Amino acid sequence: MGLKSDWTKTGFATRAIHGGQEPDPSTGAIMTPIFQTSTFVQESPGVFKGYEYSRTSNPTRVALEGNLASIEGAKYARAFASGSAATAAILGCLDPGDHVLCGDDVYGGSFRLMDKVYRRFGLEFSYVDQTDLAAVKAAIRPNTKLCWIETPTNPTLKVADIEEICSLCNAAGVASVVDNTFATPFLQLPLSLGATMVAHSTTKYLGGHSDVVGGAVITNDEEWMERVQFILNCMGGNPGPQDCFLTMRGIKTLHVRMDRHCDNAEKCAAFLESHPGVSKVIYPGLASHPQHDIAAKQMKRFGGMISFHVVGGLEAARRFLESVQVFSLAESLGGVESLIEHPAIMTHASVPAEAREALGIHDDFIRLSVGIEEASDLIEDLEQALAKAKG
Ligand code: P1T
Repeated sequence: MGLKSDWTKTGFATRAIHGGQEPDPSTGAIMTPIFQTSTFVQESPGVFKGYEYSRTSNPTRVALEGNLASIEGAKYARAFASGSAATAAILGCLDPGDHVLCGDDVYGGSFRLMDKVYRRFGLEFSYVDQTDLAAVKAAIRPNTKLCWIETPTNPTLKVADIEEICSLCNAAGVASVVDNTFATPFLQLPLSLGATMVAHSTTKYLGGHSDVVGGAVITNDEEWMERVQFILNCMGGNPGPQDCFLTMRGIKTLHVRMDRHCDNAEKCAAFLESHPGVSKVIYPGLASHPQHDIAAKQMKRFGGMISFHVVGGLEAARRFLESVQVFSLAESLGGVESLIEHPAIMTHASVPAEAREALGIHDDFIRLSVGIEEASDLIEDLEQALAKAKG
């Protein structure tokens, strides 16, 4: 196992609980204190104990960053105030004229950041179906600097082959980022498959309790980490210490929660697939999923997210969403409680209607974040809401 502070040789669960953290040397407190301070006293100008100002760094944040690096099997991590701040920091490392090859189905806010903000600063973007490797290869241009991969995608749960895409990128000298929010490092380790960086909305499964917003960038590449730290410090996307503490507390149970999310999602997906009120179910764990084999190759299990089409269009979808009792109608995902939402009206409203239609994000399309309640209660809830959806 090595040194007490060297958790690299331990299993995932041990790293989730201990990685990046040591008992507080002054008190023995087992939990990393919340260093609620903006600044740090210096002995003499420029002589300090490693911390000068909390935008630049903070001990609670450093513990979280060590933990995040540890669970993704990486050397470096930087924590952010949100997943969007992490995305913004990575894109902020690029120069005008650089091209980004992005998947055609990503979180609506990531698309909005690219299309409505960074495009104005001269970055070029193309949006490609990353389940089609020939299309990915053809989309690489001489000025392509970054490939943005979200897998499974939000909300249509397409699965991109990380190893194949990263191998194309690495051969072309293009850096790659995998947004690992939906899978989490418990199920999928993109850096081990050739990705340059991993991005997260830690708001979701890593935090796990719907009580904190956060993000992260994780990598083994020192140059990228320096660039990201520079942007973090310049643009101030840093998280507060209390939020870092909550995220770290959440990660300690990630492995236990994820297994239950997967158990419950598998049961809900099978139930929905057998129900006449549902026209199509999308879950990477179902044999009917078009990239099921790729998911089985690169993921340990298939996650807690399910999307489906309800019979009866918008009116049926509305009745269904208004009728659920255990599921809560809300944006976000990855918490212990089950959430349900309508991507076309809610999380992906910023994606142009034509693009949504092309992806199948129609008015009958519903996304579930399956929580860790009793599976039988979740299925009963879906069943009674589907009965109401019928009208
Ligand atoms: O919400 P924030 O912490 O800023 O994270 C943005 C983000 C990035 N990447 C993925 C894959 C995401 O799903 C998100 C946020 N998504 C939602 C809020 C949602 O309901 O889909």
